[in-house]
Amino acid sequence: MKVVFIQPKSFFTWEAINVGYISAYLKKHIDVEVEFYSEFFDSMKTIVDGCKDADIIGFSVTSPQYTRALRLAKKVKTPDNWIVFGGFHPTNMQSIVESEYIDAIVVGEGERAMLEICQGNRQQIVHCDFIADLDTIPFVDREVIKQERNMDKCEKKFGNRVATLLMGRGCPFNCKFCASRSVWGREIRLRRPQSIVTEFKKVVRDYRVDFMGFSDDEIGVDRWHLKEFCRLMKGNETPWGCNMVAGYINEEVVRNLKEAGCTEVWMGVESGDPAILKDMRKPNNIDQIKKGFRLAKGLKRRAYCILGMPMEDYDTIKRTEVLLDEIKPDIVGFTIVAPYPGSWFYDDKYKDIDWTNVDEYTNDLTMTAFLSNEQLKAEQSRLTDKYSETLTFRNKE
Ligand code: B12
Ligand code: SF4
Repeated sequence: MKVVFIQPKSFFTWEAINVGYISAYLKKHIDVEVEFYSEFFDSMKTIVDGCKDADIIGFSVTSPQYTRALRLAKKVKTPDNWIVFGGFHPTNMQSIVESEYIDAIVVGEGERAMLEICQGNRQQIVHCDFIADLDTIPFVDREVIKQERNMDKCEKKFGNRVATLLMGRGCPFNCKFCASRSVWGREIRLRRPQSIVTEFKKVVRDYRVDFMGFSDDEIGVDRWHLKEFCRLMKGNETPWGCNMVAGYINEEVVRNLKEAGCTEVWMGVESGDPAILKDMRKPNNIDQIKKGFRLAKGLKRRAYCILGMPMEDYDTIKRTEVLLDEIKPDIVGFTIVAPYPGSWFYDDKYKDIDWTNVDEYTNDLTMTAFLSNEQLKAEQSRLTDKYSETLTFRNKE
């Protein structure tokens, strides 16, 4: 049996670890040939040719990738193959399965569901229980996803070789703008620390990595797990970074991170306005953010900020600036809330829109009770000018 996975293009690329996980899981359980194409690298002709003898074609789809995914599906659909859409968009917009070019969608975690499909499940909507023990999933199949291409591109563009890794899946929090829970639920499942360390070292060796970014939503929620991981990583010389909730940072955590080779922590500051933080259900208050940034000094501290919550006005944005001027992040990014399917801001009025250009950084949809979409964009632009020295690369584009 031949399975082809496709990564449709969106704003910028990253290695498709989702496909790498599913591929590794399939190969562990069945005899299967797996191929992968990415619209970031492969031409339409290469993709269409590569799909010709495929039995199953799986598309990995976030909302901004959906229109292109459908366009590709139209090109490769035949009566003999089975087209499967998986990822955040199909999970949250299940009605897409009615399209004549989509045979089935996978809701939520993909490994078990894709295995069932390869074993003959022909339901239109496939949804399996979570895999309780993540260590039963082999390491990401980086050969199939042609990781080397991503590394080369990154090296050419930024001068360093960055790869990503996952410690676990799921986040216990419930921030309104975030869609994570729709696929992963709110219970955290974590891999064994030793297994993460082994994969870390293997990826560094295989791909000459000089920075590892953890894609986990938030690490450090389970204190024991992070402590044990850091203990096993002591003496590691490859720098790495991860998302952390500011309120979970204390002196001991920072010491452990530094000893384990961590050089960056990325924290969701979001807003300097206490009422907005509360409204977005952020698991931090202003004091915790200030303390987290103060304690994490010596690590590169990135602050994610979000503009455009419903009660945002010029004063609340001013408060965000005041906070930033006090905590002095080393890197800062300003996104505008995007009403992605799976987040609290999604509304049925967006049912038929084209998500192609709905970027986390900017979109034409969001406005607040006091600020129009144009005013929000103007504020974003003012802030990116003001903090131009420390901006994330996406804000610079
Ligand atoms: C790290 C991250 C990034 C990284 C790297 C992403 C990557 N590895 O591809 C970067 C910074 C590059 C990024 C970019 C973007 N991201 Co992002 N990202 C994340 C984050 C935090 C983790 C993603 C991850 O690696 N998860 C681990 C892998 C294993 O999970 P997965 O991709 O979801 O795959 C599983 C299932 O979804 C499913 N599945 C996925 N594909 C397929 C395909 C088939 C055939 C099947 C059967 C199943 C299946 O099975 C997989 C394994 O179980 C998530 C939030 C989250 N907690 O998931 C947001 C998230 C996925 N991102 C999001 C978005 C919107 C984007 C961008 C479009 C943002 C932008 N405007 O640029 C881009 C586009 C990404 C792209 N690939 O084109 C949204 C998606 C919302 C939505 N409704 O679509 C999320 C949920 C964040 C949010 N705003 O809530 N992202
Ligand atoms: S934004 Fe971060 S803390 Fe909030 S729910 Fe999403 S992943 Fe969890």
